[in-house]
Amino acid sequence: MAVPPPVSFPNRISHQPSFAVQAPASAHSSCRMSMTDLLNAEDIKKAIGAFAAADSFDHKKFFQMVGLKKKSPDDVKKVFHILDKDKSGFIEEDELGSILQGFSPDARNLSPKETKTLMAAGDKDGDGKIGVEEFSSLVAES
Ligand SMILES: [Ca+2]
Repeated sequence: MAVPPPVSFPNRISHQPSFAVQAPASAHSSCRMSMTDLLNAEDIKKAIGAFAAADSFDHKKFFQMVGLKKKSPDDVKKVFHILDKDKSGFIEEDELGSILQGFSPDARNLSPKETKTLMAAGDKDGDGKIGVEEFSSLVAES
């Protein structure tokens, strides 16, 4: 068997500015939840299937169909933290584009148009990303 090639990576990062990394709201998510711990797997499957066609995504109907609308505010926040894959405390545009995969790994990406529409609906303060309160409002409005 061949010896695996050495993995090279920069080991000098002294040029990087040092800054304190804040752990955004991770305090109350000590255990890592998965979407199917919060939502019914069958409901997710149906909701993903309902919007399989390109440019058919309707977040209001989707949030209703996956059962998110019926969840407690706390559970909605847990869903938000699953969708915030990089744990930045916000759902940025790239995370929004793959929001369906947050519910089901084999789901499609949203089109750029769908992503923009969803961002416009959710980003109340216009900072180009969706915070947990904005996400909660978006679900509550659906
Ligand atoms: Ca994020």
